[in-house]
Amino acid sequence: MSTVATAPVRTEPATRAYPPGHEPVHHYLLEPGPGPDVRGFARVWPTIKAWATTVDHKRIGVMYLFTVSLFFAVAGIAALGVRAELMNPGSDFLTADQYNRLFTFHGVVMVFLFIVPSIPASLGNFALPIQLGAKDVAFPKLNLASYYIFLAGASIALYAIFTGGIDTGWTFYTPYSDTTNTAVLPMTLAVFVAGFASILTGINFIVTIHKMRAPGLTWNRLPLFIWALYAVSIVQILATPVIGITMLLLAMERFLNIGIFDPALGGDPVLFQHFFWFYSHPAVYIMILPAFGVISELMGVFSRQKVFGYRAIALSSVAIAMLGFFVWGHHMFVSGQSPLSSIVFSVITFLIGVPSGIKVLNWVATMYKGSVWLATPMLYALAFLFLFTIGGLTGIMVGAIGVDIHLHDTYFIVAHFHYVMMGGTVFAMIGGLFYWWPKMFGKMMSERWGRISAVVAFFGFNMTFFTQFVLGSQGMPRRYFTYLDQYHDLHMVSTVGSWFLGLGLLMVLGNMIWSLFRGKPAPGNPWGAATLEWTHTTSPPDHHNFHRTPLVTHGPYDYDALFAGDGSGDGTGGDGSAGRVPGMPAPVPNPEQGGPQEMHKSVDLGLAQPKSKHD
Ligand code: HEM
Ligand SMILES: [Cu+2]
Repeated sequence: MSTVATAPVRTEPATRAYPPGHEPVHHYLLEPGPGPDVRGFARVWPTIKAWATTVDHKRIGVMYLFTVSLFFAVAGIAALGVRAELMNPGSDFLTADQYNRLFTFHGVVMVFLFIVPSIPASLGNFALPIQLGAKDVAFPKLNLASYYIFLAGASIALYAIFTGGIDTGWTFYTPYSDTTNTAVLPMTLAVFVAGFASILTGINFIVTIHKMRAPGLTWNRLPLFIWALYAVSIVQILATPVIGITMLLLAMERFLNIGIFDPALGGDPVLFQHFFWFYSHPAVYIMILPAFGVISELMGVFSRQKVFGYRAIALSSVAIAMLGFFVWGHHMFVSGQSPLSSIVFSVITFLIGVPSGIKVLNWVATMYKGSVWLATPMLYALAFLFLFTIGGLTGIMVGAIGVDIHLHDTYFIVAHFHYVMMGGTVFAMIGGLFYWWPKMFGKMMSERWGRISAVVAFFGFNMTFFTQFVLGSQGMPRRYFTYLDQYHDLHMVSTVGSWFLGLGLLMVLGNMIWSLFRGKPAPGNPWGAATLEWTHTTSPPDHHNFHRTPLVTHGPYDYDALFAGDGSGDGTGGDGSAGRVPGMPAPVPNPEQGGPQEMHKSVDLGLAQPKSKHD
């Protein structure tokens, strides 16, 4: 049996295996636009039209990616403004009123327009059907509708911002939100509308996962990213209506003067907090579960090892999704709720730490004795592991009533949720982006700059937010535009850290743009992964993803089964896509098993299957 050492024999350029006319330009990006001879505006417009009316899940995923990234950038710039104000005590940059509007803008946009849709709508939309061996989601038109509903909600939010913004914080707590004369009405409407996009995506994913799995893709063989998206879809469908209705009630109260939350009208302001957190705690799992899914993929692929405790990871996602509905009261320990309910919420909060802990344990176990390849996606995954663990553990801390009474509404909470939402979800999303980018655009990103960005962002992140744990435990309250001198030093460090963090993220953006124009053509399976989007499609995939419906004969991380090839090492992944990118380290050659490049030799490509009727 020859080994991977024979790989250099391959001399053809990496693009040879593409069918003529399908070299790795972004052919699905342009199709069905006009041919290359049409130039100028005439070429741009049909392309825009083709994009705007597409029902291809890959394009919709890319559009979502573009849109949520835009909101992330805008809200990120707002955050830099918030940090600038806090660099020194006293209002040298913003007035108190401007500050309130700015941090609310940051929070609302980050939560409702970025992080809730982020991974599922972009990476999920792109990868889910391909990982399932399907040609699209179950309801492609609904998918497009969800994108436009999201855009409509976002437009209303922008309208609210341009008509003065709002100053309530992203939580819209009553009774203040009943009385402030800022743009609460349009903003609540925006959240209401954007929620439908979330629900539609959830419905689409659940039906797709149930009905459109390729033959042989049993529940036990689903990639863990799919399991995570399945769990998150359940939460999206069950929880999102609650925030919609809450926003509607708030709007009705303001508009029609019906007393619901406003004590002046006979309402109960704490009721709002119950409604709000009945959505928003499950929503934090909407934000983190997809990230868990991405990390499970990355841990397996880049440790070249079967994911340890597959079933435990899969089921703990579902457990988290369920339990997540019963802990909302931990946000309300100081709201005057009964001590008994506080105790119950506290206990259930501790319980929910268990499935999260199981995941962390399993990821670490996956790396143990694996061949860890520190490529950019894995660096981001490791950053995630470190940061999420801190975020999760501090969550347990504030889940303890006595501790939380001290820390509630301080910078400790701000640090906690940034560790989970940014350190967790955003780092996972960037890791996933580096991972799926070659598949999306057929171009590699720069590995060197990717790694540098991961280090810079990780460093900047900790500088920005670890300081806030200390500030908070010393009593620095959140949502103030100024502070006592004693907090000055740490605030200064935090602000400077935010610049490093911003720099790291800018490098990611630069890398994306560079890659589109200058990136090396991506082979079908640059990482040597074992899931269908890598083994059975080109980069980028064809319009219908697969030429024939794949037949799945192994688990998603079954590298042993996959790489036991004859070792010819021609680097082909799946249906004719080409070899590894030159300059990329080989995905851990294993002399015994040939190496990841020859997976097509042994995997059952299902070519004996009847041709799909959609071809
Ligand atoms: C082990 C899991 C977790 C536990 C035990 C936990 C616990 C808590 C507790 C008790 C609070 C309330 C603190 C207070 O307001 O006084 C809190 C706040 C918060 N958590 Fe977590 N958490 C966990 C994971 C997460 C995750 C995964 C996210 C998001 C992805 C998240 C996002 C937030 C947010 C946004 C807040 C602050 C809300 C606000 O007041 O604006 N948490 N967490
Ligand atoms: Cu919570």
